This record gives sequence, structure tokens and C-alpha cells, in this order.
Amino acid sequence: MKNSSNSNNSAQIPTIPLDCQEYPVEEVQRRALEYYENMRRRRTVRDFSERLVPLDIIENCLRTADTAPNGANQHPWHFVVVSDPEIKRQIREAAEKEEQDFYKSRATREWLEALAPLGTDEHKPFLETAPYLIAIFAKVHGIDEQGKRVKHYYVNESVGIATGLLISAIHHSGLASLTHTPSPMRFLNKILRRPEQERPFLLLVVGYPEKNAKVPDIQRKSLPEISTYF
Ligand code: IYR
Repeated sequence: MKNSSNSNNSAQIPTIPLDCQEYPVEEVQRRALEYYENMRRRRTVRDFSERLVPLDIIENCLRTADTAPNGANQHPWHFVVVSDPEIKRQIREAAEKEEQDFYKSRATREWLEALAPLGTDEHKPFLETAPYLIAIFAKVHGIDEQGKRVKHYYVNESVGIATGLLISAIHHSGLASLTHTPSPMRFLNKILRRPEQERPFLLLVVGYPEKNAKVPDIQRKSLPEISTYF
């Protein structure tokens, strides 16, 4: 063995030097604060402008999403970017049908009470107004060249992290997004012609906010509420 102090097997696999910027600690502090100061302005937006967004912005945000740490580097995700008005219309129609069911009968009273401060209902006009819908699919398993199932690991964690990075990249770019979860959302497989092993994870609505967009007056939690230190 080349490097006997190395207890893992990294000596046996091809490696490259880490491409890492090292900053003085004050700079690291400044960058952490600056990132937070920007991210604290991210809000889930429901009033979108029809203003068009160049596709390369979405593509670069998707490239960021694809940098997410993920189980066994299998990238168990697929993103379908929809700007076609007819497909958006079909998605809205199907989503509103599920949502009607949800708000009228499927949701428990407890759930509706939890949602009340957000003012949501079964009407989803933003699914047609916003320039892009990104349907995020989780690839529950893979399929190899022989058509055999390939097991995927930590699918939910991986796709969740990738989605978080995507939302962050969209906000950082200066656009707004809305995480929409019509449930069930298997209709997305049919409309977007995705295979059965891809499970719809989330529908992300992306665009510029409407000029006078309003958002619910909600608060974020304080550090003591969300963290503990030893
Ligand atoms: N999917 C429904 C309900 C909904 C559920 C949760 I949890 C939210 O945070 C927001 C909405 C809808 O989109 O209206």
C-alpha cells in the first residue's frame, strides 16, 4: 500500500486535487453573513409575473442542483422544465382537480387549520402565469443497459438536497419560486411522459414575482428554537 496511514481506500481510486478557495476567517464570516442576508429575503411566492425568463438562467440553476451530494453519486433525479402554455394548462387542470379534492374532503381539519395563515386554496393560476414549471422527479431505482433494476440509495435525501440547492440558486439569481405539491401528483408522469420508476417529488414554479406581490406575514424561528450546541 502506498499510504499506510490512510485508513480508507481512497489510495486505490483515481483522485484529483480538491478545487477549494481558502479565505481568511474574517472573509469566511463575512461571506456566511452575506449569504444569510440574501437568503432571508427568499419567500415562497404565489403571485407571478408573465415576464419571460431566458432559459439559460434555468439551465444554470439546474446545474447547481446537480452538484448536490447524493447517494453513491447516482444523481437520482430528473428535472422537466415546462414553458409550453398547453402543457402548463394541462398541469394546472390536473393539479386543481386534485386540490379541489384535497381542500373539500381529503384534508383533515387539523391540516386546513395549519394552512389557514398561508391563505392557499384550490385555485392555482400561477401554474399558467409563471414562465416555467420545473417538475422534479425522484428516480426510485435505475435501469441498466440490460433493462435490469439498479438499486438507488438515499433517494429522498438526495432529491431533497438537490431541490434545496435549486431553490437557493433561483433566489440568488433574482427570481422567485414556489414549491407546489399537489397530492397525489402521478398525473405528472402521464402529462410529461416520464417512466413509472420516476416518482414526482415536487413542482417548482419559477419566474419573476408580480410587481405588487404580497406574501403572508410569517416569522422565521430564532436560533435557540432550531439549534443546540455542545
Ligand atoms: N398542496 C396544497 C396544500 C398545501 C400544503 C402545504 I403542507 C403547504 O405548505 C401549502 C399548501 C396546495 O398547494 O394548496
